[in-house]
Amino acid sequence: MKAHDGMYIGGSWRPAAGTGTIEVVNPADEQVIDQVPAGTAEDVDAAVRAARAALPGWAATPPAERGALIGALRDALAARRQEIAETVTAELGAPLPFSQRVHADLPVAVAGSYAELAAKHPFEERIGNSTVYHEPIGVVGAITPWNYPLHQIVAKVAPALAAGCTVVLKPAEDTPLIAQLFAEAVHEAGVPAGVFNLVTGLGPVAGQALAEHDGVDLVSFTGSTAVGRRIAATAGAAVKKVALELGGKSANVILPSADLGKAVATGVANVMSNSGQTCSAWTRMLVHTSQYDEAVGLAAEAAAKYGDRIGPLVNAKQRERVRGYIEQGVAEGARLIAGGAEPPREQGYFVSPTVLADVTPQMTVAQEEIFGPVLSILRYEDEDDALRIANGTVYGLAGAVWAGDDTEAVAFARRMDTGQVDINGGRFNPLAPFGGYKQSGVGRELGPHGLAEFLQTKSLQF
Ligand code: TXE
Repeated sequence: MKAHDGMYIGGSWRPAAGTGTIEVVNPADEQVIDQVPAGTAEDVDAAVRAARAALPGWAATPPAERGALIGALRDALAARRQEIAETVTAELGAPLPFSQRVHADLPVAVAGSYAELAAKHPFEERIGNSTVYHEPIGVVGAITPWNYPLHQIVAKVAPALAAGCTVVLKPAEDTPLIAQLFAEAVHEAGVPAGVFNLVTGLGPVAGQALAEHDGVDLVSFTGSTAVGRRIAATAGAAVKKVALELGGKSANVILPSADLGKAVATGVANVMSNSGQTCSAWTRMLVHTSQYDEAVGLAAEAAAKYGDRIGPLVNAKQRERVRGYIEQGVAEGARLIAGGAEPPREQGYFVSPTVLADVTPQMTVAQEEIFGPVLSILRYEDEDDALRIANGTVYGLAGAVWAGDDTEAVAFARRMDTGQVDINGGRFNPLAPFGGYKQSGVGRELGPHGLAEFLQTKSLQF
């Protein structure tokens, strides 16, 4: 698609208040492919006003009607599957089949789930002599990252609309084209003017203006812990609700009774997926000392198979950050068994699938989010040791446990300080709540729990 040179506010594309632009770069060849306007506080203010004006009408729209419009949005996205995949491939660099299967299909599934949940949600309940109403919280400021650019947008906008909220979206500056495509789909679906508004722009300018705006009732943010902390502080001072989905350092715990080959192969694939730019990636593989050498050999083989099939990282800054972590891991004593911090290629922000062995729990690569195709393999002595290591970071977003049977794996997973765990491989469930314990965030996305984030309760006693 060709980029719009304005903002989608109040149901139409309007010229931006300022003249600044943001270049969109294809990370696979470093070529500028388009540009979008860089929004200012003025654009954000116009968008918030439009969202506020649309709020009473949308909040009063029967939930089933809201659901029907979200269904139409789902259909508009589904009809553009190929265009979505090509857009994400162009601005994120993901290989096209992955963009089709994940970046295009996943948001369609999530939008579909909210088309149904809107009508089903218990917006009203009787508790003793009270009727409790679950009412929309108001205007939502949604700030999204670039790693799953359309999914992150849909995972906020669809439940917010289902709840009866109106939205102003500030998408990541690296991937604004898919956000414009999303706005087109919202328009085609017939969602009333002002219910959804888009302001493209830089984080510290447009993002910050949105997070600080008095007319925003809830800020839903996905991104780095540093920015999340700042948004939470601003919101805290204004006594405003936030939903934060931040970083992760998830553990993939392979218990001795597990099918080691399957657990290691799946674990490597999980980390390399989307070039490692996944907050829930199982970046620490924990293996019993008796199986450690075998697991390391299997992981090296699995990583080598990826070869050139892996896409680039989103930008040069992320590539340098990831290369820096690999170098630091080796400097702190980790053993490189696949990939490495090779010098940058002539074109594209690529980093090879990398595996570090002999990683110990306190090493930087075992504590900090790398956000690249880098797997650390750690050894444990017994189950308590594995649990200490698994729980021994500031994060708690996701994880995996493998064992000979599900019961054993579930028992271990119940002791993990983390929001979501895949048992013996798991299977993605778009209705299951997703979100973090500890510094991985506040609140949940997806399914009924994701919708409930956008509601506030009122009780009437009679
Ligand atoms: O994130 P930022 P970046 C992690 C990951 C990655 C690191 C840095 O570890 O390596 O963060 O990535 C907007 N006020 N995750 O620099 O800056 C910004 O415009 C308001 C994890 O890309 O947090 C974008 O829309 N908004 C993650 C969004 O915040 C601001 C996904 C995220 O960008 C802002 C991405 C400000 N002051 C990165 N500054 C996940 N949890 O999935 C920036 N933004």
